[in-house]
Amino acid sequence: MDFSLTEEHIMIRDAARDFAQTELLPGVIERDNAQTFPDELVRKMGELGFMGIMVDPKYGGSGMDAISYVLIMEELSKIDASASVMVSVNNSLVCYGLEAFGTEEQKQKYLTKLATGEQLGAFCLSEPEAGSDATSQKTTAIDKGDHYIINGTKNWITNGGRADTYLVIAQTDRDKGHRGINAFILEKGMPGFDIGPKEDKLGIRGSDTHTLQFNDVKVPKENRIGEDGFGFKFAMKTLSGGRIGIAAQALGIASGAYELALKYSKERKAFGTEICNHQAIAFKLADMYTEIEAARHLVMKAAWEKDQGNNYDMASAMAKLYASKVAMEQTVEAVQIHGGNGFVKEYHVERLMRDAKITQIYEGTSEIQKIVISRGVIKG
Ligand code: COS
Repeated sequence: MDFSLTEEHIMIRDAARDFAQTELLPGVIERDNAQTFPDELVRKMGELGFMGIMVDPKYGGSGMDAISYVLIMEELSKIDASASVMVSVNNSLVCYGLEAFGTEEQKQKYLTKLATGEQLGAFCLSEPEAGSDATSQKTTAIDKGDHYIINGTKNWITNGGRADTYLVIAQTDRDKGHRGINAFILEKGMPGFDIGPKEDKLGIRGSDTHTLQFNDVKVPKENRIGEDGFGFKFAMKTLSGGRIGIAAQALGIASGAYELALKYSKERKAFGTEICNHQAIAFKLADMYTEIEAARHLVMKAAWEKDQGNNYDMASAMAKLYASKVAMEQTVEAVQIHGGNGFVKEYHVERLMRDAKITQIYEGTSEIQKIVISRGVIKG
């Protein structure tokens, strides 16, 4: 068993770390306050190859492995989880979905622009009454021969306002249950496709989250992904990889908070010594480090399974379940170690604590991950 990273992995990790420190750190507090994220930074992430990390270079991607993806996600998330969620959605939901299941024409038309960061993608599954219960899609896609007519509402869509390409899951034949669901490629600006106001969120405030509405949107048949009725499985398979990305995001949020807490504890003095010399703080650091290392092993294992071509449904669910719990718990500890300073924005840990919460919710709540894991365990 080899736990070491290759030279290439170390180079990629360092490039992401450098970008996060020099480009993402300045202005991260202001972006969180203003709920913005400049196009310029998205463009730079595209230039570095972060928007199509695992995509084949023949479609404009970087041709890297899932381990590289996880390393990049961790480094970006240590500083700015709003940036990393854009990267995660674009890579593992949109680019992966198109590359694995799209036609050659769809790849040429959409993937080539998404993988370079020239365009941004969004993945639209959740609805007001179908987030976890993903088979209960109320959005309809009625087959009209050479096209579909889409009607419905999607909620909490990352990149919702700024994306160019949207993968939309909708119900074509309700009687067929999950086998009546399809996935479609929609473009911004299609008549009847409306973007609602931006959500005002607890965390990842720089990311762009919207409700989308479809009113008789006409989508050509060639924009359906896969065979008729493949949409639910498309969503499940795609989300399985997405969960590795969110697990890596959670790992980054936790390790970012830990690094800040460790540094602070070596500088801040109380009772005549640096607070890391008090066992109350030292033991917190020990617990944080151990928990984060455990999460890292699960996240890396899930990425490794994907790189080996093995089934990674359970591995990604376990990685996300555990890493998001660690992110939530350890960011709270990081705030505690910072004391009063932890409660003010300048010290960054309060933002990381707010950002951590979403990792237990999106791309399948922790409760959904337990369904996936328990079913896998029982099935054997
Ligand atoms: N890969 C391929 N196929 C899968 C799959 C996977 N990972 N998971 C399920 N399927 C298939 C099943 O095999 C089944 O197909 P068959 O009937 O042909 O065998 C079909 O999909 C339906 O699966 P199942 O019966 O397990 O569906 P459930 O309604 O019980 O739902 C969960 C399963 C809860 C796991 C699913 O709805 C889910 O993941 N929900 C959360 C979705 C989510 O992440 N939402 C967040 C929105 S994105 S931010």
